[in-house]
Amino acid sequence: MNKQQLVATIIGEKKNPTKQIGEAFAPANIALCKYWGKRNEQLNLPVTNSLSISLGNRGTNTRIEINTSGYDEIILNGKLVTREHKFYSNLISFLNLFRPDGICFKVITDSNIPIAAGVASSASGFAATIKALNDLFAWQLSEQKLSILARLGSGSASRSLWHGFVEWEAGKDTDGLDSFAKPLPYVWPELRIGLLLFSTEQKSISSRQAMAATVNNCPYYSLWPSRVEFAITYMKKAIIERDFVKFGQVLESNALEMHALMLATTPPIMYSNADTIAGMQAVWLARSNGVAVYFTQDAGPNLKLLFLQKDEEVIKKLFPRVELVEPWDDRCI
Ligand code: 2P0
Repeated sequence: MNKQQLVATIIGEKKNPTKQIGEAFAPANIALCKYWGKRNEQLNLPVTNSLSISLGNRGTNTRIEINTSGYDEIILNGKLVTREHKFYSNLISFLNLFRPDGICFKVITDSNIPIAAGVASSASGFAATIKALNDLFAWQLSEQKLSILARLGSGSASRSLWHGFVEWEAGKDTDGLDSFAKPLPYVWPELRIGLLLFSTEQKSISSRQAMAATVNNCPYYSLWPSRVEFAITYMKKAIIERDFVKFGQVLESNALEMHALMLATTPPIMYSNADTIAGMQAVWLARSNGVAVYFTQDAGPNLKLLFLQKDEEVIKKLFPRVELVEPWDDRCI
């Protein structure tokens, strides 16, 4: 099964839209137990499950209009994106999967998170796009089906259909129809996220390339699936028990293990810079002084801090540049 066949299985025959505009918002998400490695690169099928938390009102709003001018246009954060830009080709390739003959789009997309700095902007971007298409074409698909379609844009986008804690099930089928995310029925209103953004520059190696390199050229990758399985089980237990120390330990270890695999890959991959290392050391110092704060890191140098509401003021003092995110809002289940 290829992408186009999978899309046809889900949406059926491509039909022209009955309205002119579709619009939707999707939150960014941060993986607490990471997705790192694919069993099928074409369909973005992961080796393992992953578990994330969404970033409340931080994410992407996308409006898709039928463009009568005869060409596609993409406007990102108020600026026209040129055809040479990777953002343009990535989004157009995704839209082509759903485009009926002769239809052109104008896409107006606004993101309030840094693009391609390892803060999951592609996740909310593709999730918002598929929701906006669902609106435009009136497919009326379930969120589960939208999660499968969002995954074809970017794996982590499968988790951005919901607020709160989300688990993406790796699935086993070769067609990818059983690989989708689902919201977890747990809330933890006191949980807070702090973004420590050191760089909003494009990353030197895409997560897609880095993931493939790790799978193929890291001698320890075979250990990863069982480590993630253990981390997810342990984390769910910590969430249910509201045991923040257990929760923090597992999320930090999981991130460090992922980056350790990358360091042990030939040639090595390192997303950290000097600020990242200083940030990690500051977190460990804070912990040794009794502040319960833990970090995670994705495919970029930035850190995301996890802590509880009661420590908000002390975190602001210790990390003056931190951007606080309240993951919960009334859209959480
Ligand atoms: C995650 N990351 O679970 C992991 C952890 C980065 C580090 O998913 O190739 O953009 O499009 O499926 O989803 C980033 O990779 O990769 C990512 P593709 P994606 O959030």
